[in-house]
Formats: sequence, structure tokens, C-alpha cells
Amino acid sequence: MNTEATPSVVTTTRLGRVLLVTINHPPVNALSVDVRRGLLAAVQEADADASVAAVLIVGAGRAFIAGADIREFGKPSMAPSLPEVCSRLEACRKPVVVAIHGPALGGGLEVALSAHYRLAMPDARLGLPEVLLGLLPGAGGTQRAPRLMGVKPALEMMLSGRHQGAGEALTLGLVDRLGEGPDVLAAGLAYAGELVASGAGVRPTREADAALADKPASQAALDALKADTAKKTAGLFSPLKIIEAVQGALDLPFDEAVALERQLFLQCLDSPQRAGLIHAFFAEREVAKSPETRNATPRAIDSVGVIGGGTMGAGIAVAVLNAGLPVTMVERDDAALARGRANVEKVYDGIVAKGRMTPEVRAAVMARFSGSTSYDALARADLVIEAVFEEMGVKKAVFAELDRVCKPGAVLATNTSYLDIDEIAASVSRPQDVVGLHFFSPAHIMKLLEIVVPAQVSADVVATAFELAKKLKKVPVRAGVCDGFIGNRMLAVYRATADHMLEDGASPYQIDAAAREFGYPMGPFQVADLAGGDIGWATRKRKAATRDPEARYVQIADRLCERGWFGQKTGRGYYLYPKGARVGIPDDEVLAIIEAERQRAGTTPRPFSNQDIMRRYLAAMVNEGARVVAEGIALRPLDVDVTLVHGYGFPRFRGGPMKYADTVGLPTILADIQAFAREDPLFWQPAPLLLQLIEEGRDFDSLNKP
Ligand code: 3H9
Repeated sequence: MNTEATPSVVTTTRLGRVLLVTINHPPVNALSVDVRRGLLAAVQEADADASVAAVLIVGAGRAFIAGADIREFGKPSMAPSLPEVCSRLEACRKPVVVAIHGPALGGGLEVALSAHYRLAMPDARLGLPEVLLGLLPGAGGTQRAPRLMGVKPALEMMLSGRHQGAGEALTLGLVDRLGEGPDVLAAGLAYAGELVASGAGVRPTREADAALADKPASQAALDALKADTAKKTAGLFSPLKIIEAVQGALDLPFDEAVALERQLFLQCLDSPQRAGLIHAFFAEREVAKSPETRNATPRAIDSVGVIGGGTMGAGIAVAVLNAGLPVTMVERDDAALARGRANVEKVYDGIVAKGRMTPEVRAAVMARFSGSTSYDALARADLVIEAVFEEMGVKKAVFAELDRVCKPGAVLATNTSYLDIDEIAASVSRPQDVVGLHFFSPAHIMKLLEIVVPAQVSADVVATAFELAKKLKKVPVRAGVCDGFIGNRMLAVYRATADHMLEDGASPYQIDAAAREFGYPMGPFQVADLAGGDIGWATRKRKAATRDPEARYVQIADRLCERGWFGQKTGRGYYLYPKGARVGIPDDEVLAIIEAERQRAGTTPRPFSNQDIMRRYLAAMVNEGARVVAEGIALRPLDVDVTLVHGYGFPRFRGGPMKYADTVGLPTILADIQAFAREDPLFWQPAPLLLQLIEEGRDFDSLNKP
């Protein structure tokens, strides 16, 4: 046991007439109870000591303050609360100055807003991102930010959660001055010294009223944002609460408005959305840690090869180029290579057209792109990602070439979504260098990257894949080898239950609507139309021979594919897309095909409520998720959650399917599975892990703890 006293996380030092308050609570100076106590004590010290003329608060390490300590939420609260600390800071009788470097977020910015003078260094990032955690700024932020910036910019900052740079914060009135030089302490001390010398007094933000003076204009801005928010964030709890709190800034005296803010904050804190979003926040960080990243050193990656210039290959090339690395694309002939290059250029043209990149930058990026029809061009590549046709023979042929040309130690990655990577690895002379990098389309946009770990791969290759994910700003999830890895394997099962429901009486339009109501941006049939039905069709045909003849197989998708209705790209699928429309309209002919299939299968259609639909959909997903965890395909339930949130549109505010299962309770999920099993016992077999956890009175989250 460690018996040493914990060093104080807040220290005070006298530097002339300035009381320097340093917060030193790694990694990001979150406002845990000790920090709150330390800040309170520091203000008391300043007020009690007549020789102190000003207080300067700085953060040690890489941040000013990243916000409230998120790990404390959901646990019993401990005094002093952050709102108390902020009011006490504001009430200090000596001028309080903050010097901000790095993140000043959430409660961290609220501390700064309660100070009397604010200086920001060039690397400062200021914001109130509570909305991303299902919360609202609950330590006066909804009151003080509008007083400094005006209602519109303050609300926009709070509703988006966006961080601002120092320059923007100065322009908007959030800070008073920009610091120069590399040293935040020196810049802060110079500013504090200047304020003392000029006899500057305290300047409580609660008394600032200029930015709110034009009440009708403020009200109009708030009303417009309220209407917009109600439309855009349907289903989310905290955005409208933020607006309600800011309305308080317009209507109520400061103390009453702060009390209202507290009440609304506590409502958000109690909401399941807060629990879901905070679970997602930590899970997204936890997935980046795998046994290999802890124990192995990544290989250097300074150049990347991509085989294949189709949509996937080009998207991967763009993702790599965006990370600042050079890319060599290999295609089988000049025409295919020209198409591949054009696919890459098309992405950048779109970005330039939207004004998000200058033509000069585009040219500089494309200068890092080269193409070849010969594998020999990959001789010096540190890592090669293959994105060719999804067929074992084709993949093995590519890997034989890579084995021939690549330098020793080069990482050889496949972007396969289903195929057995152990078999691919076994086909080359260096299986230890072969890994799966499963990107999601469009690869330069979708955040998820499944890192698929075959049996023989060496740990440093896996660590390299995680390092690459970091460079590409992807969310990496470690997955084991199986048919479909984590995401597609689960998709196959919950998509099958959607197909069963089609045949049993629900329409694709109702199923999609139920999924959207739950929080998905799109339903499964909209996604199928977007992805293109032909790919799934090819997979089904490939697997037909090995399919369990006893398993229920719904043929509706095959009937559509036989007609060439592959979705958006062919103008119709489950929906109609007249003249290239992106949003489909329901199609009576599809409903007629479904009806005919019901008759062929001898099912009597029955009504489903949207709730019935989602219960089946989620029970199937959770059950398969439990198998994926039990088999070690996913390291922990949280890896399943992150995969489904970042690759499959599962609503982030629900945390992911396994977190969702914990929220409704595992016995409820099991009861559903058992009820559905009465109709189809083969499909609805409870996963052993689910049964075990229920028997032990545990939840999925208990498996997330190290
Ligand atoms: C709030 O303030 C509410 C108030 O309005 C009202 C209160 C009454 N707490 O992301 P990283 C950990 S709500 C605890 O990898 P980066 C993180 O888990 C809060 N821990 O680094 C990780 O731990 P580990 C509003 C936190 O450089 C480590 O720090 N604030 C917190 O890529 C490094 O994090 C926010 O929402 C925290 N607040 O990014 C800001 N923040 O090493 C949330 C981080 O064990 N934080 N950790 O995995 C961020 O956006 C990023 O972490 C930040 C650094 C930009 C700061």
C-alpha cells in the first residue's frame, strides 16, 4: 500500500504581489473534488492576505482545465460543487486572472469565465462541449458566456460543442488578451503584473450586461436557434435544456438563472443519454488500448501502398493522404489506374468546391500521390493495404505479389470484410506481417477501423495498425478473425431479424422508421439501398451451399436483386429514387413483391408496433454481441459498442448495444429472446454469456473493467 501523502493538486505560490495558483492534476487537470477544494482554499487565501494584490490561475502540463471530472458523474456528489467554486472565484475581492494554454473546456472554461480577466495562449482551445456528453454547462456557463459573447455566438458554441482557438475567442469577447511566446506562466504573470500596476479592480462577469442589452435581438436569435435545434436534434435531451437555461439569462436575475441552470443540469445528469454518451466517451478512448499497444513498439510508417483504385481503395488512399503520408496506388492496367486516380481526385474536387481546401493545398496533397501498374513500385513501402475484389483467389494472388516485392518488415494489410485472414496469412512466407485493416465506406469519412488480428501476426504489426489509426484519426477496434469480424457478423444477424419481420408483416418503410425513431440516422433498408444490394447478394450466393437448411431464409432481397434493383445506384431498391434522388420514396411494387413472398412462404402477415420491431432488432444484436465477446472476437463489450456506433449508425447517445442492454436490464433482453424463440427456436438461442451474466447478477459493463 502506498502510504505517502498525495501531492496537492492545487498549489499556491507568492510571486511578488501575485498569488500564483497552479492546478497540477494530470493528465488534463479535470476538476475533481480535490481540485475544487484547492481552488476554493486558494481564493480564501487571497482574500485573507492583505498583501496579495491579484490572483493568477494556470494549469500545469498540457491543459488549462479539460472540464469537470467526468468520472465523478453518476456517483454521490462531493462538496464543494463547481458552481460554488465559480461563484466564490467571481466574488474574490482581488482581481482574478486566468492564463489559458491547451484545452479550457466545459467546467474549465466556466472557471475562466468566473475569473475577472482572461488571457489565452496561441494553443488555447476554448469551448463548452457538455452537449456532447448529454449535459449542459452547469457551473454558470449558460449565464456567463452570453454575457460576454452575446446570445447567438454563446448558444452556437454550447449547442455544437465546438472548440474555439485563441484568436476567435478574442474576437468574440470570450478572452481579453492573447499571450505571446511559449511560456504561459510568463505571459500570465506579465498580464497580472500589468493589471496590478494599473490598479485594475475586480470585474465580475455576472455584472457584464452590454452583450445582452438589446433584448429583442437576443430573444430573436434564441428563438431562431430553438426552432433549428428542435428540428436537427430530435431525440436528444440536453440541447433544448441549454436553450432553456440561456432563456433564463434573458429573463431572470443572475442568481435565479443560475439556480435554474443547476436544476436543468441535474435533469441532464440523471438522463440515460448522459450515461450513454459518457460511456461512449470513455469507450472510444479505451478501444485504442489493446494488449499489443501496451507491449509492443510500432514499426515506422512513412509510406503506404494501396492496391485497388475502386471506391474503397480510393477512399483509403484519401484517408492516408489526409494524414500527410505519401501513397502509391497499384492497379492492374493503365485504364484502371486512371480511374483510381480520378476517384481520388473527385474526392478532393468536392472538398475544394465546398471551399474547405484551396486548389494549392489540393495540388500539394496530390503531389504525394503516385500510381503504378507494377507491384515493384511497392518495394520500399512500409505498409500496403489491399482493397481488391472480395474473393479469396484474387486476394491470395495479390498477397503472393506483395510477398515477392515488399521489403522485409513491411506490414501487409487486407481490407477484406468477410474473408478468412488466417488463410490469407498462411499463403505467404511472412504470416507474422499480415493484418486486417477493415475500413468502412466512404473510407475517408467513416471513423471506424476494425483491426483484425490473425493468429500468427506479430504484436508490433498490430501496434503499428493502431498507430496508423491514430494518424488517420480513426477509431480503432481490435477484432478477431471470423466471418464478418465484429460489425458485419452482428449485422448479418440483426439484418436477418429485420428480414423475418418483413416476411411476417412489417414493411421496410415501417422498420426503417422504427430504427430512425430509436435514433439511427437511417434504417436497415435505407442503408441496404445506399450500400448497393449486389454485394450482399453475391455473399448470399457464395454462402448458399453452406447455409443450414433448417435456418429460416427470407428471399425478398433476392427477388429485388434478380430484377436489378440494387438501390440508389440503379434508381430503385427497397425505395424508388427518381432522377437520382438521394432520399427514396416508398414503392408499391416492392410491397407487392413482399406480399407475394409472404404467400410463397405461407406466412400470415401480422401487425408490428415500432416498439415490437426494435425489441426484436436489438435482442438479436445484443445476443450476437454476447457471442462475439464470449468468443474473444471483441476484447470487451465496449469494443462492440464502439464498432456499432462508429460503423453502423447505432445512436451514440445510447452508448452502443451492450450499454443499451445494461440500461434496459439483461433479464429483459433474455425474456424477449425466449419469447421470440417460441416461433423460431433455431434463430433465437440465448447466448451462453448472456445466461451466465444474468445468473451471476452482473451486466456487460462488468466485463469492461480491466
Ligand atoms: C463539464 O465540465 C460539466 C460542467 O459544465 C458542470 C459541472 C457542474 N474528466 O482525450 P484524451 C481523460 S463536463 C476525466 O485521450 P487528448 C481521458 O479519459 C466536461 N477524465 O487526450 C484520458 O484518460 P486515459 C466537459 C478526462 O489530448 C485522458 O484524460 N469537458 C476528462 O486527445 C486523456 O484524454 C469535456 O467534455 C475529464 N473531463 O484530448 C472535455 N477529459 O488516459 C473532454 C479527458 O485514462 N475531454 N479525460 O484514457 C476532451 O475532449 C479531451 O480529453 C481533451 C484532450 C481535448 C481534453
